[in-house]
Amino acid sequence: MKRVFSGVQPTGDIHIGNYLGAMRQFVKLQDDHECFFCVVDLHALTVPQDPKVLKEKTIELAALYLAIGLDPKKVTIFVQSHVPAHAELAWLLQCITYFGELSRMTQFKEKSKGKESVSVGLFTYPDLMAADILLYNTHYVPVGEDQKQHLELTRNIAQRFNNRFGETFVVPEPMILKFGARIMSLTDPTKKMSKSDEDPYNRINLLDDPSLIRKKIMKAVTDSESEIRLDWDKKPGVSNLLTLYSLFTEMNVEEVENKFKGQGYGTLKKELADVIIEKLAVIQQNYKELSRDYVLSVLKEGAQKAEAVAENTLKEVKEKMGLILR
Ligand code: AQP
Repeated sequence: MKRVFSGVQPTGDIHIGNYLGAMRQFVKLQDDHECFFCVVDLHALTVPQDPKVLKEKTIELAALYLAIGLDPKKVTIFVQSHVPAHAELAWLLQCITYFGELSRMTQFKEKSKGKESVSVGLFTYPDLMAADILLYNTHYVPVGEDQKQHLELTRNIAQRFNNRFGETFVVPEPMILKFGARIMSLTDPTKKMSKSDEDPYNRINLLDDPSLIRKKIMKAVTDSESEIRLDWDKKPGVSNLLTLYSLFTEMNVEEVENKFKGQGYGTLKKELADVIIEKLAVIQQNYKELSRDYVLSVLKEGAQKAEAVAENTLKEVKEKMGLILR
């Protein structure tokens, strides 16, 4: 069975961009792949976090993994910091990554822009991500489009390691949706929907209540025309809403365009809000039914399973790089 690895950061509130771009694919892959899904708490530390909030968000995200339909009997769900091999391999990979390569990462450039002090961790983040993936000899990595460049670097690092030290890592393939890999902000549809945007109306969170979801959709930016059609250049706001409708209903975009032909933006928004509220209600109900103890027990078992695989890879890497084993 082919292996799958992906992670989500326990920062802020998980939104429908995270869900449609990445997490929903996790559920679809769990039946015919060997899957590892991680709450990447070490990545979260690359920017300042309130320690108490980070702990809560870590458990919340693990619970959301379960609430969206991941089955811990089929997949391994764990917290990154529970498996020390991630941080260890990240160091080893940093030693074969070039400063220039990391300097070219657009996410680093965006996240460090205008900041007075930026952590070294934010700079070396892609090496930790490469370690996450390579430890599990991952074949496929389901992620949103914003992670494409990091995945490309992971592939380069894996190939470099294999060339220098002998065949070790599987070179992973990104799994990026052709449609819906970049959900845009509701308030500025030229930017991606994001947890860290200061305006909470830019996103719809998986745990938002129905009245807030409706408010956010009704306030979403559109344009001064009235035609409902997909046109990312001229009508990014409407295109984003159409995309969301299409993804949540699993209708194709032409069908959605036909459905709303001749109708106003108000109708599209109202029906989209109905659909999102209905789909998220299932996740929210599942989430409510999960006890904290159960979530913690899933994470404990997950860490044990993940560690067994990760330690094996790490041992091989250390030996190949010339470190002696205990
Ligand atoms: N807008 C998006 N559309 C589609 N996919 C998205 N992802 C994120 N935003 C969108 C995908 O969600 C997964 C988890 O993301 P993450 O938590 O690792 O961090 P991120 O990419 O940095 O997500 P955010 O929400 O945008 O956080 P901030 O604001 O902190 O930058 C990834 O697979 C990601 O591609």
